[in-house]
Amino acid sequence: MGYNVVVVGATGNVGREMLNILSERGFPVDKIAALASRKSLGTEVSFGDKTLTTGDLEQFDFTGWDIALFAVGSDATKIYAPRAAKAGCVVIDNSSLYRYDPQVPLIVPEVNADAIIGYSAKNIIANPNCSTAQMVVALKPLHDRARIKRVVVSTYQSVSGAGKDGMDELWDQTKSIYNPVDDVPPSKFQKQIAFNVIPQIDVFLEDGSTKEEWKMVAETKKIMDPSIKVTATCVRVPVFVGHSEAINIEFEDHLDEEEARDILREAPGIMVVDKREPGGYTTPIECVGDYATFVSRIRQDSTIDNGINLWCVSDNLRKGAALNAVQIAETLGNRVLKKG
Ligand code: 2RA
Repeated sequence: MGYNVVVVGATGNVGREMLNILSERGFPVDKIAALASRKSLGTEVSFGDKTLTTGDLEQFDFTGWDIALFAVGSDATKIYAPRAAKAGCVVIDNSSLYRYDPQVPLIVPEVNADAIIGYSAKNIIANPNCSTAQMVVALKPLHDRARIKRVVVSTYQSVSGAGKDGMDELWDQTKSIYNPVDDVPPSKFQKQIAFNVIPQIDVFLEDGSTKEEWKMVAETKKIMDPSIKVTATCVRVPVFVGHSEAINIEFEDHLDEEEARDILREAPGIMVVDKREPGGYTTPIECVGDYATFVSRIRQDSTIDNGINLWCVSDNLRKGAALNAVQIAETLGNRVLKKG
């Protein structure tokens, strides 16, 4: 016996990946529904070798459905997630709406799977922001060994994090550079993204940081440990898929780079590629379509007593969104619903 699963926002970048990953990983599905907003209604999407026609989110009755993976913005989530949850369908939500709600667990299964039990307060589980998800997968095993005091992270985030419109803007703008007749002014992004980098993701906050940077701080504390200090600079780069992060970690206890590398090699969800030779590290293009969080350039930071630097790359549509949501569904199935 399997689960009745709904994917909400099935025509978007993340919704499509959710369907791909449910099928790839053989998630035990009895019945599946793909839902979309009115404007995408009737669009066909793939689920393994099947084709699904998207149904209308506004009209959908969630009664009798076990799990709904939501990949729509906060406005639609606010209306439809409580409706699904009230009908007895557990919501796994990719928007930021519930991430900081103390009654909603924020889960990265490799890091805090035990917290999933808190789902019953609202029948909702939150999926973290992409830049946080990959970082905590790399930090957790090191924290368990040497206690992290402070993290300084700079991100290099791909345009797919801003959805299909972001990918289209990079593509069209890149072409327009060679054919200036078709000028493509910035629209999704604040400045030209082709052949450029932009140190702003999401809106500015009063302290001069951006909401994306704040998310990395708040979510790391909620998922891992409130005592960890995080300072982040989030940057959009002209890469289609795959977020990269340069992470500097300060520990309570000494941890040498060989031990850090060994710990990361054994850790769930991580692939260490660290050869200290030209090309002996992972770049975003190489992580596309993969499940792993890749860690490279592991080295001592000799400017502080207990410091390590590393480079972390992952497919933001997968570990940063759809894969993590499906892993949450698997954890929920194995530990709580136990139907599969
Ligand atoms: C971005 N963090 O990359 C967002 C997507 N969740 O823009």
